[in-house]
Amino acid sequence: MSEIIRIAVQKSGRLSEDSLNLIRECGIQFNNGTGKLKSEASNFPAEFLFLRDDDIPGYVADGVADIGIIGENVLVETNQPVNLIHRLGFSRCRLSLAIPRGEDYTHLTDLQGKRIATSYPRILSNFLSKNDIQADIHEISGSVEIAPSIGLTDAICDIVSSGSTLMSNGLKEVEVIFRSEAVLIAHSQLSDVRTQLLNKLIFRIKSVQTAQNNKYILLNAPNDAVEHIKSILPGMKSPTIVPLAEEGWCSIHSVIKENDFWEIIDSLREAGAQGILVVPIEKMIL
Ligand code: PRT
Ligand code: ZN
Repeated sequence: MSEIIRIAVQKSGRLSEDSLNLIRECGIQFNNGTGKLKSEASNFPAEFLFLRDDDIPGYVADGVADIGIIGENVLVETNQPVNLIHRLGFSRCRLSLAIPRGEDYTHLTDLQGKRIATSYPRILSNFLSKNDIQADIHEISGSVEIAPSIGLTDAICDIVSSGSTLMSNGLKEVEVIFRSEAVLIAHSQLSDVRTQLLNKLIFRIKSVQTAQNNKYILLNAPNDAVEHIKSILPGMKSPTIVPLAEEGWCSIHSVIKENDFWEIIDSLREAGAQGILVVPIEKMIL
């Protein structure tokens, strides 16, 4: 049998859906029916392993899986010898220190000698020692946010996304100690064939990510406005300009960053652009 690449993804949780969507957008088809622990891709030499996220760095380090998708927080906390290959931009969150809302807080030194509950003892203790704070770290595996209200600790260090969990537990965020997003990790010594497969996958991921950040824009303009509009559009190369059936008018096509679009929309309209269409791009190869 020819070599395949084994890809570890979270079985079910906050990373699963976006991880699987990204893989599908890369054109890789597979079946992940409920309860499945393994699945082979039908059109790419890959096999998927569906695992708990905390176990993924260890499996990749041991070579049971070749690559995996996990939160950077888990990568740093587990401290396994794997390579961070590419940032994936989803499941963004932060690891923060929080204290009861009614407590005063002015500086990190306020945590000197305090008890802090967390599921991230490594990241927390590195942060505290870098900042010369001695605190008593209580490692707990879940429901960290209730630790102060039951009298276990004075503060917590936990993942925050919207902040609503902190708020509903009477806590306030006082320091962000780490920012995280989903990342692609790999075993440190992949065979040549698997390295080639990984490179193929990275190429596809980058094409999908670039496409997501860009939009295709089409607009109509009178011929005498074309030069001005061209100067406003920050295109990939130079815009495509096609004459319209109506005399004196043309259609201008270009690719712009989604964020730039909102910045330039008013100037485009003032310059005479009409019938502006902005459409998603599926893949983009630069
Ligand atoms: O079962 P398994 O072990 O695989 O999953 P898990 O329960 O350990 O992890 P899961 O699925 O909850 O999270 C997977 C990864 O998603 C994390 O390691 C982070 O990288 C990322 N992520 C992004 C988050 C959040 N956002 C998040 N909000 N992980 C956890 N949370 C939790 C947080 O622990 C807290 O309880 O959500 C709560 C806070 O959310 P807000 O929106 O109320 O602030
Ligand atoms: Zn987990």
